[in-house]
Amino acid sequence: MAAVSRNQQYRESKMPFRRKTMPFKSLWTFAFIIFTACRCFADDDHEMEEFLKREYSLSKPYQGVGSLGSSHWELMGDAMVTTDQVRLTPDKQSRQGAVWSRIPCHLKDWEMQVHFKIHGQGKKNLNGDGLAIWYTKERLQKGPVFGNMDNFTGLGVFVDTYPNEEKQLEAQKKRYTPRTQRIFPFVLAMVGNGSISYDHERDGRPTELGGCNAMVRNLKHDTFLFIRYIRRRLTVMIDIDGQHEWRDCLDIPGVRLPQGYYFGATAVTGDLSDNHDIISLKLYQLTVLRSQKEEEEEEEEITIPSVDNIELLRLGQTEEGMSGIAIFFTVLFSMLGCIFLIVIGLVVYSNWNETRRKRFY
Ligand SMILES: *[C@@H]1O[C@H](CO)[C@@H](O)[C@H](O)[C@H]1NC(C)=O
Ligand SMILES: *[C@@H]1O[C@H](CO)[C@@H](O)[C@H](O)[C@H]1NC(C)=O
Ligand SMILES: [Ca+2]
Repeated sequence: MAAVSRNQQYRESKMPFRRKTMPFKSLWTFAFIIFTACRCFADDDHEMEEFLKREYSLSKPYQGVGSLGSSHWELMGDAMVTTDQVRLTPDKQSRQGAVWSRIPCHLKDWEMQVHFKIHGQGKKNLNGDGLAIWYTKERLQKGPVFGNMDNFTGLGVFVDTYPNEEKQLEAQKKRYTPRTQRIFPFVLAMVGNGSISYDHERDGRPTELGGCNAMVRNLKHDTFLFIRYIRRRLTVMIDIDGQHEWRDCLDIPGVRLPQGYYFGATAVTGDLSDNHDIISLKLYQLTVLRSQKEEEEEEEEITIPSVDNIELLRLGQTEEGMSGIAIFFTVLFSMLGCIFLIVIGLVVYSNWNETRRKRFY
């Protein structure tokens, strides 16, 4: 049997699945809880069953991983299996490693739970470069995107531990506004269609679908990443505080991913390094009931990965960045305009006063 009920799994692993709830501190908390509750009901609306799929999962004792033919997973580059983890890279310079599933995944709705660990000798921001989780057409390729090829086809979720762009700006004595500045390590999702390049120097900013910061380095407790793809909705959550609570990272509808792609994990080090460890990859099949309408909407087969309204998504992000500046300049110029008019007014008035006085005396 390949399928094990997920609830059973959680009981086994002592890791209850629950969203973050907070004490009643304020009205906002209350609103938050109502909102969360609504979302849960929305989920219940479409009854769901979840099964662990062993053929797409990687867990201890990693039996046969890396050996020819006998395992569902293949190693590449500097990746190494030990009793406790699959180490994608050691804490040494210029390494890259990967582990790739051999079997294409034809599930429509799925959920990937990544148990990972990033740790090393380097001080904060003197470590790199991060790891990536993949669902792509290609597999076992080497390249510049966290050890995988550029112009990949499919989904990449990156845990980027080094702020390349921010460091570069810092050297030029520039910086983003607090609202657009990222704090690293940063988790980011990207969908590639075979001709979209990942901009490493800008930490993928031009092609990001969304992301969040995640202080995942050198922690004593376990750290998890959760990627859910259901009814073309991509959700990424993280559990990194040791509280067994998932925190939302990104949630995007209209993400079109073809079936039959491969799961993988890769990592890379450069001048700076870290141990990048995968402890487990657990892939759950989600059985989702769809309405007739949803069935029809999703009938046409997806052949090239894409994201609906990606331009709007990007536009929204840049506009958000611009609006602060726009408001600032509008206010500034309005004030300058007012001052200018007042000065003109005063000059004209004093001139007029002068001529009037001259006329009187
Ligand atoms: C991939 O996406 C880019 C940017 O969205 C687009 O210009 C290009 O036509 C797409 N390529 C394919 C093969 O769909
Ligand atoms: C990736 O795609 C871009 C634009 O389509 C192209 O300019 C670049 O050479 C490609 N890079 C690789 C490594 O194929
Ligand atoms: Ca980076």
